[in-house]
Amino acid sequence: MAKSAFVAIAGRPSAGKSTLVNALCGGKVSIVSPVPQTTRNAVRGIVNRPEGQLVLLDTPGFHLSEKRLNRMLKDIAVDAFADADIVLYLIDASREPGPEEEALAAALASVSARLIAAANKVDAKDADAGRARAFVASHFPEAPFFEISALKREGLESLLAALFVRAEEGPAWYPAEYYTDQEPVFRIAEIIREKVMLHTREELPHAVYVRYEESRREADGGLEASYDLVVERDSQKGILIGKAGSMIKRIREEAEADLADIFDYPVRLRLKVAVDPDWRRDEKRLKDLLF
Ligand SMILES: Nc1nc2c(ncn2[C@@H]2O[C@H](COP(=O)(O)OP(=O)(O)OP(=O)(O)O)[C@@H](O)[C@H]2O)c(=O)[nH]1
Ligand SMILES: [Mg+2]
Repeated sequence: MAKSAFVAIAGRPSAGKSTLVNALCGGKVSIVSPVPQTTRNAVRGIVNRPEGQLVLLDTPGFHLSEKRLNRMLKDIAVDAFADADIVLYLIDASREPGPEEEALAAALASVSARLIAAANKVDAKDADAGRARAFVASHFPEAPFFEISALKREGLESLLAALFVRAEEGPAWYPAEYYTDQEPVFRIAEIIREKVMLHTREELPHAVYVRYEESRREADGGLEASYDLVVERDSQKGILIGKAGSMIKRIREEAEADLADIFDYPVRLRLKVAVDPDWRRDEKRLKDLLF
């Protein structure tokens, strides 16, 4: 009988959760950038192996902040930990564990019996896997512990084997050829947002959301899809457009190139910049965007 389990990935912002989900699922499930708080939703990736199926839940980074957006992101993560069969706690070996890591460990205390831990980024110059191991051992002495590099795809097979050991017998929830369950409209918006995160600085990456407008099939089977890059203030529009439209063009071209790898039909994007004043303070808007 095959096994199956829901596995929530827990970790601070930038620990490498989305990189790991992509590496394990064998496709681009979740967007990645060096900017903390890149992931804003509980994004599902699917691992299909002869042993069975794991549904991985990528979560927003656990960040201590009283801002409304950050609080809501934290709630999404904590809900995912509570519901999962297994929690995979990812600790960044290249960073010192501080108060935020302590707060995350405290939030994970109630799921310690179903926790597996891994130190990520052991490839990094400043990595200290021993420090990460000691931190995990002090909070979760019973938890299996692995050292991995999600980026270099090292140590992943042993980690995956441990996840399947913990998984119980059960049915697959998705067809074996799926590596994610996301709708195309959302995936496209996320790929566009990734390019915004990669090419903007300071507050702007956090001040943008990507809004689907419309799409239509073209004669050659391609999809023409319109999205708005939504900022908080008029003054932010210019940066996203760039000199003579250079920034929005770059975002579009890089997103289209990624989308060519994901979909088996061409996706042509029409991007505009729009303003939704102070959207990050709008409870209703946040509820629509964060799930
Ligand atoms: N050196 C190294 N860098 C890594 C590794 N895994 C991820 N990174 C880098 O760390 C940064 C953050 O990676 P993400 O996968 O977006 O991290 P995340 O935990 O999903 O971040 P949030 O969504 O913001 O919570 C990116 O620049 C990655 O390339 C790793 O194993 N080694
Ligand atoms: Mg992420």
